[in-house]
Amino acid sequence: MFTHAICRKPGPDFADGITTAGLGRPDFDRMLTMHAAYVETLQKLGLQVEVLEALPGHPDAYFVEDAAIMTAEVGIVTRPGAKARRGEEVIMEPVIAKYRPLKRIEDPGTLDGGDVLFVDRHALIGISERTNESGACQLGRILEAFGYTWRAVEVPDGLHFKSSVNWVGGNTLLVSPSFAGAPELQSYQKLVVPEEEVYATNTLLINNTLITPKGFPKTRELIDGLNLPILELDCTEPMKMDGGLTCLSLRF
Ligand code: CIR
Repeated sequence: MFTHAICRKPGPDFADGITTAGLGRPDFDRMLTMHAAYVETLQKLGLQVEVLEALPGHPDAYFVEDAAIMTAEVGIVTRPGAKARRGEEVIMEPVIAKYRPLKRIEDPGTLDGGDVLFVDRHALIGISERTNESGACQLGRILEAFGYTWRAVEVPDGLHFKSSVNWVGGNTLLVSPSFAGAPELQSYQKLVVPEEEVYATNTLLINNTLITPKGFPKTRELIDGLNLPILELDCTEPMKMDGGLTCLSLRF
C-alpha cells in the first residue's frame, strides 16, 4: 500500500526540457491544470502528497520519478542519464532523506527512475539510453540487501522502460508491441497495447486503482477487463515533453 507521494510543480521554463515527441510546444497553464488534477487524484486515493515548488533552471525536474527511487525501506538517489538533468538528484536528496535512509547510484552508473518498475518486491530495471549496466547493478545490489529480487531488461525503443511496460496488478503487465515477446518478461501475462496507443502503457497502479491517460480507447478496453477501478487523466502537455503519469510522482 502506498501512503505517500512526492510531486514537484512544473516551472514556467518547463517547455525547455528535453523532448523528442514532436507534438509542439506545451502550454504552461494547461500543464499546471493537469498537474493539479494529478495531485488531487493521488490525494483522493488516500495518499499524503508533498508538493515541492518548481525548480528554476531545471525544466524537467517536475518529472520527480527520475531523480530518486523510494521503497518501503530505503530511498535511492539516482544519477540521471541525461547530462541536462544532472543536479536534480542532489536537490531531491534532502527531500527523500526526511522519509527514508539514503543510498546513492555512483559514477560510472547512470540510472533514471523511469527505468525501474516494481512488481511487488521484484524490480525490473531497463537498460536504456538513460540507464546503463552499472547503474542497474548498483541498484540491484542495494535492493537485494533489503530482500528484493531484480533483473535487467533491454529497452530497444522509447525513452524509459516504463514508457513501454507497466504493472497493472497480479501477474499482469501492460506492454507495447516491442515487449510482447521480450524473453525477460516471459513469466508475466501481458496486455499488448496497439502501436498507435503506446503512450498509454504508462498507466499507474495505485493501491488497486489504475490511473490511465485520457483518449486511448483500445487501452481502456484492455484494462477494463482487469475489473479494477480506473481513473482517466488528461496528459496532453506532459506527453509533449516525453513524460507521463508515472514520472510525475514518487510513490511509497
Ligand atoms: C526527459 O527527457 O528526461 C523528460 N523530458 C521526460 C522524462 C520522463 N520521465 C519518465 O518517463 N520517467
